[in-house]
Amino acid sequence: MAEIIVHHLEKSRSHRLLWMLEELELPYEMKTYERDPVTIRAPDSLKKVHPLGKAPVLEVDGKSYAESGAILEHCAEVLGEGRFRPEAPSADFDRYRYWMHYAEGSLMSPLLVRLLMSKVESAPLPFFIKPVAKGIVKKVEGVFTAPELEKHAAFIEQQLGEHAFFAGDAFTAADVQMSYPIEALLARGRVDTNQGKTRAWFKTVSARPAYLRAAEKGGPVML
Ligand SMILES: N[C@@H](CCC(=O)N[C@@H](CS)C(=O)NCC(=O)O)C(=O)O
Repeated sequence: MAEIIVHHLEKSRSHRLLWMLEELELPYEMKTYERDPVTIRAPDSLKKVHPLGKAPVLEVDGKSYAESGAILEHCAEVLGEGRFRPEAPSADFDRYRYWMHYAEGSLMSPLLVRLLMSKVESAPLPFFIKPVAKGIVKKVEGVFTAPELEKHAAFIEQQLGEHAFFAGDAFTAADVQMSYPIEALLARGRVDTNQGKTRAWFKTVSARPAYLRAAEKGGPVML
């Protein structure tokens, strides 16, 4: 059996990897890293595992894998021998691959901008800079973040109206991959449109025993 180590950063995307391994019922060791309380960045020690020093990193028999989508695909294909991955070629597999990339490639960008802007807004700045900073935050929010998040939320809602899960009618690793941005979208998206199907999907997947076990071992998911 492969020796698996999860390099886990508290309150981060690495919950998804713990969850995937719990779904696959594979034994693993967990090395936990704490964020800097001021900068919320990962500690430098994570750079010893991967040059970018970001989480998650999966280590299998001494070989390191980074980037959540690639890691989850490796888990489903290789460690899981095809579990939680649709057969290819198929429409389900096309959707699976799309959402695997979309989560980090499209949806995370406006969510990250929203998070960073909220940090700018609450930063301790000299009083004469505050109005300038607030003005920039408002502008970015109005021209980019709010309309982007509104558009993505409506798209996801429409897609979940067509299928119960992201790749089709069965739960796959694409649902695990989509969980982090969706949890962030529901928590800080401030979207006006109906998100009923999205909320129902999240309620279903986050009630899975493997999700709960991962949260118990890794702690809270969101910052
Ligand atoms: N696209 C990468 C993003 C990795 C990433 O940015 N991870 C965050 C945790 S949610 C991190 O390590 N942040 C700490 C830092 O950058 O210092 C992935 O999905 O693996």
